[in-house]
Amino acid sequence: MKRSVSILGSTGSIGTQALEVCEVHGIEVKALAAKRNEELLEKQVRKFKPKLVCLYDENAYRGMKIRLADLSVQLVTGMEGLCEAATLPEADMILNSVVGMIGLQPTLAAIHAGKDIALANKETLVTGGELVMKAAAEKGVKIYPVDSEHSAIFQCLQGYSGCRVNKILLTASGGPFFGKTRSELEGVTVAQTLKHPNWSMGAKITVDSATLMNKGFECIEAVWLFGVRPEQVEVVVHRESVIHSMVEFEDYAVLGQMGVPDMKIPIQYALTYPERLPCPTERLNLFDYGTLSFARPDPETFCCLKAALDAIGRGGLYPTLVNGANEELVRLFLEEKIPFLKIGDTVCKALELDGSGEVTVESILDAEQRARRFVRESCL
Ligand code: MN3
Repeated sequence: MKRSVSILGSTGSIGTQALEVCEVHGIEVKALAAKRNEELLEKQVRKFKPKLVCLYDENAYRGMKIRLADLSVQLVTGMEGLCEAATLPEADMILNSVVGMIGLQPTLAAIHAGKDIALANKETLVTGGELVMKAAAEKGVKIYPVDSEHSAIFQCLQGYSGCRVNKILLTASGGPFFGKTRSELEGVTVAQTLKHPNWSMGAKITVDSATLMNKGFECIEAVWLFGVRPEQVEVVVHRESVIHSMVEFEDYAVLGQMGVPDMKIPIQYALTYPERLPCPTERLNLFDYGTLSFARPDPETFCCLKAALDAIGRGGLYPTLVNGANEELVRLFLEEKIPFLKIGDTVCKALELDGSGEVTVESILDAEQRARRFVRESCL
């Protein structure tokens, strides 16, 4: 089966691994989009020969024009360009792996263009879950989760469409600070935070893993993707990251999906669904692990998790407030302007902002800006 894909966020961790999968299985790449990594993007363009390339950042775009002057590829920029890449008629599906709020609009554009979506951009569902799932249902568009946990749940649900799910057991590695108390977290540095035990990922998501904000967002995503209530999602700390998540059905049978912690497996499943093909990764050897462990998370110390669960319970624009505040706080933390614990404390306070009202693209963008402003006013 010949497939073609447009990749948004092609120079990031997910994007580069997706291109590896495309190369192995001969999936054609029709569009590539990146924020500002001109050098890597140029290499990708020369190798995969897409029809359209988007460099989101306008300054980088100007430099890219010179780099690609000898090619006939179409070069675009900004949100308009990103949406053009998301809707390119030549591609069967898109992989949206951009980081942050800028991922929402291209997802919606792709849905309206009738494209199936391999979704790795968390903000799409965290902030716009209501809009996105409704639009996808109306258009008959399929959303394939790329995140390892949601891919695992999706895989466990194959063949069980008529069966009732009791709960989803969403596994969490616990990040580098699992088991630490609040006072032990007081002086942690950016370097310590960026040292994730199992997964190699971008800086933003690695910080989110350390605060458990990432797990909180994944709970919100699970609610939207699988149509469950927030209280049906249970976070299980599983340090080894071998079981990528589980589903408990009505008969109390629990199905889980296992594998080495390598994103290429879920990326490939999203791109080649429903086929299972050899993946360019290692095989799971359970004897290397010996034992697997499970523990409860500590939402009092890691209050980002509590804030996310609170936000999805309230619904509306509350998840957007949490997300917007967190994005700004992580930026400040990475610039070493605020301490680690300030992230969780301020995310919780952002829930005091007004998150009621109708969820539209405009109200989402407005709530995000309000949350960011709140953070700057309370931290700087
Ligand atoms: Mn994950």
